[in-house]
Order: sequence, then structure tokens, then C-alpha cells
Amino acid sequence: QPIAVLDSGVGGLTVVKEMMRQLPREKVIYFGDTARTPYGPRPSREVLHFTREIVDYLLQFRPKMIVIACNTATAVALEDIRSRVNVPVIGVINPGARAAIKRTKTGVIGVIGTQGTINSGAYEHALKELSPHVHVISEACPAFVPLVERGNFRSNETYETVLSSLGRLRKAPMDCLILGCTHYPFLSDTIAEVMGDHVELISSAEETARDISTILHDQRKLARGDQLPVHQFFCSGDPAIFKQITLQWLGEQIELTP
Ligand code: DGN
Repeated sequence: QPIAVLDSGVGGLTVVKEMMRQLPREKVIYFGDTARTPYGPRPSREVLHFTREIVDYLLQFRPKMIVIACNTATAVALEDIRSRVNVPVIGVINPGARAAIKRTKTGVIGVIGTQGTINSGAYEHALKELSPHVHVISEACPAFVPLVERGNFRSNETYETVLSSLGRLRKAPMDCLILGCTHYPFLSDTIAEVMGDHVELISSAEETARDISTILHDQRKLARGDQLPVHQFFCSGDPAIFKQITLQWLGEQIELTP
């Protein structure tokens, strides 16, 4: 049985890459809603509706687990999807928050994400539930996802956009910055350069893959066998750019159904 992974576009591939590293035997069915990206500026009921639609589509593959590899969708749809399906549903916000709490020494944590994610306050809530005295500084960076969806990971335009978006956060005294959008690890070199060495970037991908592993292990559902799985990818928009970004990021040719 596969693990279904969804995102508004290519962002969830950052989680898939980590799943392939930690769980190489697990087959992934991925859906990137590239025709309707970005989700960040959309009203939450629309994001909820899109997420339900994608989950309904993915259920035909009888997944043993669903991973909402999009912070924006996790913030508004995680509980709803959990109540509608009878397989485990994993989001990316709690794993990211947990990773940051483990790493911070000063207790000052930055969070960047889409407007939807930042407005929802989901990270602040998750962080404070884990550690009530932590200080959280958040900023929405709506210009990042469109850059990533165009495959523009490193350029002058990327640098200038990151620099101007992070202007306020650069002056804040944090030691960890949560990349609260699964698209942002694509820009992590530039974000690291702009924030400086004293700020550790936290991606939820690693911690999310660890959660997946723990749940599959506890439920005795880890894939066995010697053969490596053939993953399947679907996207709702332009297949050429999706394929190119996937090849660049995962280092593998993929089977893509537009
Ligand atoms: N990858 C999505 C997230 O983590 O929030 C991006 C959302 C978007 O489409 N803007």
C-alpha cells in the first residue's frame, strides 16, 4: 500500500525527498496542485475544499497513510481530513514546531510561511503548547512560492526578494527560523545567506518523515521486500516544469501523470 502525499505544488517534494532517504521501501503517490498554486493567499474555506478534493482523488489508490505536505493546508484542513478518512493523516506543522523546540537555545524562534499559515497562528499555537515561554516572531513571505514554482531557486531576483522579505526578521534576535512552508527548503541557501550563520534553519521535512516512520512502525505497516518502489506523481498544471523541478530536486526521473 502506498503513502499519499499532497501539496499545492512542488513544495511537498521536500518531504518526499526526506521520506525517500528515511523510508526507501515506501511507495509514494504524490499530488501537486500546480494549476491552483499558490494556496497561501486563498481564503481558508477554499483551501479546505481543494484539500478535500485531492484527498478524495488519492483515496482511490488505497493509501495506508495521508501526508498533508503543505503548511497552509495543514493549518486549515488537518483535523477535517482526519475526521473524514480512516487512515492516519500527518501534517507538517507539529513536526516542524517540535524540531525547533529541540534546537533553540535562546527560546526565540522565527517562523516564515504563507499568508494563510501565518494568519492562522498555527505555529505559534503549536510552539507554545510545547513550550509556553518561547517567543515567536512570524512573517508571511508571499513572494517565495511563485519563485519556487518557476524553478527560480538561485538568481539575483531570488536574492533580492528574500532580502526584502526577511528585512524585519534579520534584525530580530532569534537562533532558529522555521521554514513554515514546504516550498522554502528550495530557497534555503539564499535564506541562510540572508539570515546569517547564527540562525539555524528548520525544515519540517526531516521530522515529518520521522513521524511517518514511527506511526508505520507502531502499526506494523512498514513496507518490506527488496525491491525499490516506483513512485507515482500527479500534477494539475504544466507537467514540463513539474518534471524538471522534480528531477532537479530528487535527482531521479519520475513517472508523471498530468
Ligand atoms: N507548500 C505550501 C505550504 O507549505 O504552505 C505552499 C502554499 C502555497 O501554495 N502558497
